[in-house]
Amino acid sequence: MKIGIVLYPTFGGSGIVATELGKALAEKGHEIHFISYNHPVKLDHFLPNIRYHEVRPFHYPLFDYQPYELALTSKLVDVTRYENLDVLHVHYAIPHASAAYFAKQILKTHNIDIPFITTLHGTDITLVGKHPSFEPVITFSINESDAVTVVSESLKKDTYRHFAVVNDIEVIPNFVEHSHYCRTPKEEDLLRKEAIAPNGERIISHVSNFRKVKRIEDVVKVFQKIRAKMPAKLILAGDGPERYKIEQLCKELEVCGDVEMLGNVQNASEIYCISDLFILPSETESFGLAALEALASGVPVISSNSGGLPEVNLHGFSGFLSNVGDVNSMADHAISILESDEKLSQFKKQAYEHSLKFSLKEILPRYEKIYDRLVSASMVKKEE
Ligand code: GMT
Repeated sequence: MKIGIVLYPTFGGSGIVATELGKALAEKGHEIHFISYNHPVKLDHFLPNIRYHEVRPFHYPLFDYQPYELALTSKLVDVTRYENLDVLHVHYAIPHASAAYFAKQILKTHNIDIPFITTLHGTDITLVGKHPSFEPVITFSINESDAVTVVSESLKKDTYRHFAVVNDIEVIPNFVEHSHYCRTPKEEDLLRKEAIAPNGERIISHVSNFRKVKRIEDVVKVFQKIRAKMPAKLILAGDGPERYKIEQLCKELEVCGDVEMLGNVQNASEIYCISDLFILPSETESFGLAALEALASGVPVISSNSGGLPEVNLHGFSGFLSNVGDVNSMADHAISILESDEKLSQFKKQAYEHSLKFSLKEILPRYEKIYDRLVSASMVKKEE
């Protein structure tokens, strides 16, 4: 099958999920066409069955804002026609779903009827999408999608709650390819671990795009409480608007000496590989891909109980859940896991075990089933 995948090319979770999905589909023999404004960060060049098509908005001095959505729409029309695509799969509603709808209408004038799937990821619904400046377009394009998927039950409820959506929504959780994550550190991992924690301190980590919604200040506060009880180091990976504030907080709480701020990292699995505990205290999180990646590396997770996190992190088994902002409860749970080697290794085992529920081989066929259904339906329409 020839599949066009529209995505954000950045470190955001939706872009990573879309890239990994495309790569896995290509490995199964599908022809994948990634469409975005930049080469996706997690996509190598020269992979079999994979092409990348760049969207370049036209710069003109009259425009205060570049009309990206129109450039994307034109690119979708162009790629669909010239590559003979069978189906489009857009990740993140804004502005991908409405661009796909518009492209579909234009393609009809060329006697092409291409189905499109919209996968909603979270902030396109819970934060940005419901803003009045987007809401009517989002509602319309979700209802006009040939199939709609969301990454958690929680996001499905939020979508129906915030929008007048009448279309069916299927929950397909995010996934991990377990072979990309390490459970047993290799020589080079152990060297890295020794560099960060030379005296065998516990290693706690957090990976995100450093936006307010991630509540990274809670990570630092929880860490301060853990460190008061045992030797520990904190790795903060990622970059974004909160970074400066967090640097300040580390100083105020006098923990800077034990905190490593790495900025954006190409391969977060290297961090999970040497971590003993992962913290994700988000205000809202429709899924929490980073938490799943940590679990797949056998790292227990301390998280908030917001959004889809309870679907990813099993309380008392793969880690613990606390109310948003309850740093005392998060610290107590963290200490209870970290205080003995036996308890830690039990939780590490359980974390990995729980992550198997989200393995790529379980999830991939669910997307393929939707593609098959839509493409068969559009072939029937063509014959009529
Ligand atoms: O908010 C982010 O971290 C980025 C955003 C994205 O679309 O890239 O993440 C959302 O999609 C991820 C992949 O499905 C989910 O794992 C995240 O939970 C979700 N973020 C939020 O809901 C805040």
